[in-house]
Amino acid sequence: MSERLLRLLSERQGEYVSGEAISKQLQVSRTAVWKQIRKLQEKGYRFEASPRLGYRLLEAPAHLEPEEIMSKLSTKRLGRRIERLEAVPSTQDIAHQLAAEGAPEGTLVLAEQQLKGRGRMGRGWVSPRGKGIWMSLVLRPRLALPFAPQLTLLTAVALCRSLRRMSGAEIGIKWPNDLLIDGKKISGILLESTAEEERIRYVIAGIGISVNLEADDYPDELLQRAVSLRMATGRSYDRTALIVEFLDELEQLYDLFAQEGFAPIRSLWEALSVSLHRPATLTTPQGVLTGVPVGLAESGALLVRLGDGEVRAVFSAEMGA
Ligand code: BT5
Repeated sequence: MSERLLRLLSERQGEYVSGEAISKQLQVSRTAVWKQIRKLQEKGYRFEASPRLGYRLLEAPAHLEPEEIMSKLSTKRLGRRIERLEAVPSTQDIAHQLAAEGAPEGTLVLAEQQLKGRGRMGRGWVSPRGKGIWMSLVLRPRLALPFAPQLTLLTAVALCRSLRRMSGAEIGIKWPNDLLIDGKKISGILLESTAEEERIRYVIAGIGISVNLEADDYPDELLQRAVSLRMATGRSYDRTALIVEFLDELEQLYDLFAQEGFAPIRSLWEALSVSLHRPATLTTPQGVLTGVPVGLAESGALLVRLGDGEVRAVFSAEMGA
C-alpha cells in the first residue's frame, strides 16, 4: 500500500491530493492513509499535510527506498522484490544466497556501500556509501551455459542505453563488460552463473555504476582510468531514477532476447561499442592475440580479424588498446 500511495503522490509532482481521493483510489480508510504517511515520514520522505487540501510530497529520502523504486517501475518481473542493505561485503553474495533459496527472477539486492565489492578475476570494485549504484539482480534465463556471455552483452546494452538517455553523455561499451565515457570507466558488469548439467540454474548480474562519486572517492591510481557520471557531466543524479530507467530497459531487452534470440541485441551492441574496428590486444586464457575486433558472433563471442586474415571467435579475454 505504501508503494501505491507513493506512486499516486509522485505522479502529481508536488501537488496536493486530498485524503478522501487517496482513500477512494487505494480503497483504504483515511486513518490507514495517515498511518502510511507517518511510516513514510519515518523513512525520510517529507510531506506537507493540510486538513483542507490533503497531502503533497515534498521530498524523497536521499537513500534508496525499495517502495519508491517499485512505485516507479513499469516492469513485470525485474525489481519486483528488492532487498536494500546499508553496508555489505558484496551484493553478489547476498543475491547468490537468495537465489539458492529460490528467490524469483528479478529479485534485486541493493546496498548503499560495499566493503568488498568485486570485479572480475579477483579485482576490487570501489563502492563508497551513498554515491553509486551497487546492485545484483537474480536472473533465471532458459539458456545453455556457453551462452551466458550473451547476458553480459545484453546487460551492457541496457545499461548504456538507459544511462545515455538519463545523462545525455556519450557512453560507449568496451567489450565485454565496461561502460566508458571518453575512455574512462563509469560502470562495470559482473555476471556469475550457477549451472547444472550445462543448463543455467541462475545468474547473478552484478552492476556497479559510479553515479555521484567525486575525485577524492577514488584511490589515486584509479583516477586515470575511472570517472563518475557526476564528474563527467558536472551534475548529480537521482539514483532511484537511474535504477528505474535501467530495469525498465533491461526487461524490454530481456523479453526481446527471449522471443527473438541474440540477433537484435547484437546489432544494438555493435552500434554502441567502442571496441570495434580498431586494433587491440586480447589476453585470453590461451595466450595473447593482436587483431582488429570486427563484430560479435551469434554466441556473443567477439570476432577478431588476425594479421593473416583469419577471423577468430574470442569468448573470454582482457582487452587492451
Ligand atoms: C567489473 O570488473 O567491471 C565488474 C564490476 C562489478 C561491480 C558490481 S557492484 C555490485 C556487484 N557486487 C559486487 O561485488 N560487484 C558487482 P572488472 O572488469 O574486473 O573491473 C574492475 C576494475 O574496474 C578495477 O580493477 C578498477 O580498475 C576499476 N574500478 C574499480 N572500482 C571502480 C569504480 N567505482 N568505478 C569505475 N571503475 C572502477
